[in-house]
Amino acid sequence: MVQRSSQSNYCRGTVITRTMERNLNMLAYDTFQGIAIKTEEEEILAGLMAAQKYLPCKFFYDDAGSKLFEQITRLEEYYPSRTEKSILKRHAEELMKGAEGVSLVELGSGDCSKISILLQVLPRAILKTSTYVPIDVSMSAMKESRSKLRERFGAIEVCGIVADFIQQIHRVPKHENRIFCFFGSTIGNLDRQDAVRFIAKLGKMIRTGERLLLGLDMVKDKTVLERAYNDEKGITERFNKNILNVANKILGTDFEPEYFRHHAFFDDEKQRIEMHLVAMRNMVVKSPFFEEDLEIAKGQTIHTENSHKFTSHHIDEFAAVSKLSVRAVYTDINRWFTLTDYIK
Ligand code: AVJ
Repeated sequence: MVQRSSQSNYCRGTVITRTMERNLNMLAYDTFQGIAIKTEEEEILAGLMAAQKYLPCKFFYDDAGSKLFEQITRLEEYYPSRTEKSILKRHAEELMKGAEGVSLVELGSGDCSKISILLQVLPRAILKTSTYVPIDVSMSAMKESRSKLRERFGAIEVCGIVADFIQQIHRVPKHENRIFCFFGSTIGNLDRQDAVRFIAKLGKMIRTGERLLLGLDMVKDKTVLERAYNDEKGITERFNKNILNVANKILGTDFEPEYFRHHAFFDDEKQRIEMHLVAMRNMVVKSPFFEEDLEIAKGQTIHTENSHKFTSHHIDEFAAVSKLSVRAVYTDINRWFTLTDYIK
């Protein structure tokens, strides 16, 4: 029989979920380092109680959401994934030169298709000396990608971590000779100030000789940008609405996604795509975590994602705040996407 755990007593055979694990971390860090980590329930509650309602975009990625995102990456309109992959392919040899005994730490590893492009150019003898450390919020994506990688690159050691790397960057193992991979312009989900802070923090962790490969989606024609988040097949719309199913699971709310409309647009001033869910009628939402029912008026929105776009100014700014130097900036013919190779 599988034993159930109580807070003070973890038994063998108990599955420690992310929330439980985080609560343990929270105890440890609150006590010893004074770092506060919010629980998932608290994060969602805070977003729904705010004047402009929001849901943190990491909650897109439950099993269904991770699958929908993988579908997005294959859409004709969604150029970032395939553009970044083409850059990686073209420069894989160069990027992996001297990669013996390296630890590849990937923040937001998803389906691991990008790291595979880099691993592909490594000879077996080098793979044997290397470690791959994927960090992702999605347990299912992590499990699937681990078995895919084992099949294709059996020689490499895989050491995955299921975590929100923004809150839990301190969990990155202190291996020697690391290359931090932060692909997909995921850094664009953070506000400008938070992005700079996060890269500065990374910069402190990175030791002399270690590197950061950072993928950034660049500012470009607004119609190209808006098309990428308003695809014909409506996959992005389904991806956006799925976050309400995730809120329902975690917070026990009774959101009805079909009464919301997908809205994604580029804000020229803030240089970012914003995604919202617009209420199509007045509604009342219940949850055991609410003190009172939540009223949402027709036309009110829940802000679900920011996706900031970048310019060469940001590439330099990240170098300055992290005390890293730019070894190379790779891009595509349209200059739609960049991959910067930073080194300390
Ligand atoms: C994975 C965060 C980079 O912002 O383009 C895709 C997520 N949202 N379509 C992005 C996303 C809607 C994606 N990132």
